[in-house]
Amino acid sequence: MKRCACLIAAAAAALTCCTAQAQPRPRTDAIDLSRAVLDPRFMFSVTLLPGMTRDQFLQKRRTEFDEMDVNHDGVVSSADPAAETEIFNATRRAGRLRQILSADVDGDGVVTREDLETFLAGPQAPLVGPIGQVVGFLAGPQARIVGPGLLGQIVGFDRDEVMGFDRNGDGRLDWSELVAWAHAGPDPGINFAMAPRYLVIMAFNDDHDGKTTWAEFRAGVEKFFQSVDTDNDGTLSLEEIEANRQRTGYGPPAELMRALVPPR
Ligand SMILES: [Ca+2]
Ligand SMILES: [Ca+2]
Ligand SMILES: [Ca+2]
Ligand SMILES: [Ca+2]
Repeated sequence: MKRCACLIAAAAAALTCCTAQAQPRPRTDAIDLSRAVLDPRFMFSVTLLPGMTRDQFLQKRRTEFDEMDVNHDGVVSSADPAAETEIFNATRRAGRLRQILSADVDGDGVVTREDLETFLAGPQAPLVGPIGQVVGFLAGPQARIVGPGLLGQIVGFDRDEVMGFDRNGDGRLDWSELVAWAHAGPDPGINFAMAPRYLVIMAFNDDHDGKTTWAEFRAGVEKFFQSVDTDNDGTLSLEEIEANRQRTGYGPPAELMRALVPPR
């Protein structure tokens, strides 16, 4: 049943667009997913299941709220994407340091030009960078054909670029210089403050104090559940979920729910 639930949620999110186009709906002709993901009704509707109780629905939303409360201060605010950005960047820098420390072949905590030359000529070079990890062929015979020089660039070790961080020109990258190199990694440009789930939760900041409390979010969540649970028995039926889909355009289509959760 749990597996079915996951399947339905995933399939519903993927199929909402298709089915929305296949069947007439009162609101729109097609769902613009880039806008839909910012609509709380979309986020809530794709997880609806026949038999889901009010408590189960609330628990799902509580989990989403807690995941967004990255700094665990009990509210969702701009401090949370800021904290997420810091953690993400720290992880990225740690990955870069792990990479460059792989070239410290004599293990003295300093990367010299000789270290780099030795490392890039060795069999481990293709195994270092993220590309090398993802694309297995780099560790295979093709990698030998490419050669260590180009491999050095592929895995992010352009020796001249790396040694450009030797600020005092002693031919060695000490810890502060290695950290500077880690900081200089390419910015993937991820803006956590634009994450749809964060923006949806912030939309429930009714008193406009810059923070959404669980009480504020829960009030909106309960209002939505009540709008779907039209017979007010605390449990969602297939018919109620389908009626919600007809009203909002969002949620698992009835045929999908019937296929994955046969009526008992
Ligand atoms: Ca927080
Ligand atoms: Ca060294
Ligand atoms: Ca608030
Ligand atoms: Ca009901």
